[in-house]
Amino acid sequence: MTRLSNAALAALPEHVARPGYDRAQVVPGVVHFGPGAFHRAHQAAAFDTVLAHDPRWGVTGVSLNSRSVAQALGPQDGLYTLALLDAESRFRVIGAIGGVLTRDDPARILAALAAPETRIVSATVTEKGYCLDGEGALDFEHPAIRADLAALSGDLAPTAPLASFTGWLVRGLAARRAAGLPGVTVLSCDNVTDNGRKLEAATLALARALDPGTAAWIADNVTFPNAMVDSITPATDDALRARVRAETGFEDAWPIQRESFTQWVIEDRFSGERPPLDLAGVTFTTDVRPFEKAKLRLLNGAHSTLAYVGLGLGLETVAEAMAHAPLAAFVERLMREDIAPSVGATPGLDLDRYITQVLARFTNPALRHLLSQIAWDGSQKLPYRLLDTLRDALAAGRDPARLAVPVAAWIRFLARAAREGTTLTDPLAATLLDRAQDWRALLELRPVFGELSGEARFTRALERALGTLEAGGIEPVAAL
Ligand code: CS2
Repeated sequence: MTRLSNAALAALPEHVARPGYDRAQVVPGVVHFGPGAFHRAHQAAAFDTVLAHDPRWGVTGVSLNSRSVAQALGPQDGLYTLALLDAESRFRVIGAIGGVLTRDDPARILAALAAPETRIVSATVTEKGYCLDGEGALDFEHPAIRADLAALSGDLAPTAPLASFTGWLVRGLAARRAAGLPGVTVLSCDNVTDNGRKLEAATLALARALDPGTAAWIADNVTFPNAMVDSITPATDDALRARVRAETGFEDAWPIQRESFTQWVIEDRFSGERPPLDLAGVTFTTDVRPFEKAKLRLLNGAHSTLAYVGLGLGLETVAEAMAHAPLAAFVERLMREDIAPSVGATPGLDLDRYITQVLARFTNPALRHLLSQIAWDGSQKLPYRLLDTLRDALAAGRDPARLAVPVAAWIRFLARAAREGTTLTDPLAATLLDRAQDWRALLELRPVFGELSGEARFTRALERALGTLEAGGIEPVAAL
């Protein structure tokens, strides 16, 4: 079967949407770090819509940790198929990504960052890609940051590969300054509370450690809006590849699937020109925090709960977990009674309706969303998704019993992985596995739990939740 490529576009069946613009006219205006499934499902699709109106917002991808996206998309001229899977499914070939650079191309990464036409540097590098410490500040002890500090000390201009996104930002911004170019907007699209502000502080901290002049220039010329991004994107599997082959008639090495729902809310704080993303349904607002809080705590908090409790029950997918009546009831109660109060009233956001919508999205039978995918990187996700909510509940004097359940389920998940010798995907895997049989030792991990380890009401609730899960699974938990 012929591989998807520019030459294939004209031959796609009519029901498959394709770029509504001439790809030869596209100019890259965005450099995106982390062109994995989430970016290609979401932000790249939004820029694909924008390109039909303005060709100056093409995307150059940068993959620091792997060559696989570059290898898959290279022979396809950057094209890939996006499957929108719901009651009705739709297929769309996305043309926004012109090329993907890897750490083998440091000179080209620097050139892209320092190109006059680049106005946005965006990122989906996941929580761990920010190299933050337990307090949300740049972790100067992080191996990638130490390596980049050494690589950049003395001269910000050379082009040896760097290990961190933050390192690349500082180098790229220094190069823009040296070339007399304007600043850019740095747009974080990760599930990190206050993502833009944290990235701003981390970038300034690294720049200050290297060259105060560059730091001052960044502070004056670069903005880091907060943003909330939402669309459920299960990892690509062989079933999707086969379906895309059947629907499009072409071989696509790495198609992407997601639900049709999508939301992107961006703080209106652009340095220079703002892309007309509103044409793709993006909301610009003065304060993203309430949306971000609702999404991270309700959707992602519930996701992680379904994942760790569901895996403990031998379930495989989110839809299966939602079909497990006691687990679904527990998660709904957790969202409505324990998480929603911590989100608080938000003008323009009806939390009850939001919860109902999120739960309906979780039952989407067209998506095979593996709980094991959501269970990755628990040490990075839990603080934003559940532990902040727990802190707020304790501060407000609310009972932490139910909120302790997903934390207990995560601890049991770690203990199982340690016992069974299964691979744990988490940057702290070695430490977590080491302490997995001793929950009190796990609680001592400051970057994960912070001061919660010393909170007697939390530790009591956690001990009880561990005991309840141990004794009888979810039914007794659902009664909490
Ligand atoms: C999920 C998210 O994998 C996970 O941890 O909770 O990727 C989730 O699907 C997205 O944030 C939805 O926008």
